[in-house]
Amino acid sequence: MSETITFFHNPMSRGRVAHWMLEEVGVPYEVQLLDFASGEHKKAEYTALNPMGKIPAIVHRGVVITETAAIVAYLADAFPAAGLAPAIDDPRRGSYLRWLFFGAGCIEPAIVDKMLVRPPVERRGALGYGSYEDTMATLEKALTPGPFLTGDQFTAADLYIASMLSWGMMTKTIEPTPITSAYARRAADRSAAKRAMEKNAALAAQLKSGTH
Ligand SMILES: N[C@@H](CCC(=O)N[C@@H](CS)C(=O)NCC(=O)O)C(=O)O
Repeated sequence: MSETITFFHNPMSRGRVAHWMLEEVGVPYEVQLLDFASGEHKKAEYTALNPMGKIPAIVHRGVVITETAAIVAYLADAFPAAGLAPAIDDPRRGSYLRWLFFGAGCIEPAIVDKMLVRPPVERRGALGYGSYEDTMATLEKALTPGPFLTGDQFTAADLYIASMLSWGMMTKTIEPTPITSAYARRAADRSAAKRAMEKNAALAAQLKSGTH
């Protein structure tokens, strides 16, 4: 079983979130680039690992982990020295899990639905995130006074949610507010985030030149 993490990635994907997290925990990982254009992510070799044919995925100690939020949570727990998740017996653990799941279960679909301009849903009560407006207002409340979701400690939940916000702002799906833009900036200012951005740009160039 390999201690080195294999990271299945495409630089223009949610893999960027996992990449940032890998840089945060600072353990060895090796990148396997998958080209969307030639459909490498839908080929048997990869769908044997992730039948969804979606990126990202990691393999660590012989176990496959897919779903960006799960990857982020897994890495935070597997490498506690990075200090990105309150320990199980830490009272902040509950808030941490709450916001991590809120990120994956509410913020992510609220932003994607808004970006894709999905038709209004009659039965809002059956929709997990209710409405985009309620979701973002709840997030703003959680970030007040901040600076992070569980207080002073930056956690994997912040990494995940700040990534979603930055992506939403970059695609102009989200109208930034003073709270959300300051939060996204605070997170993006971390050295691991900057390292991941730089490495990602190099990987994008590699993919473009067909040398992966
Ligand atoms: N639920 C997955 C979604 C992953 C996902 O949708 N990845 C996109 C890129 S951001 C993808 O692989 N798209 C390629 C495709 O579906 O063909 C997660 O959170 O990781």
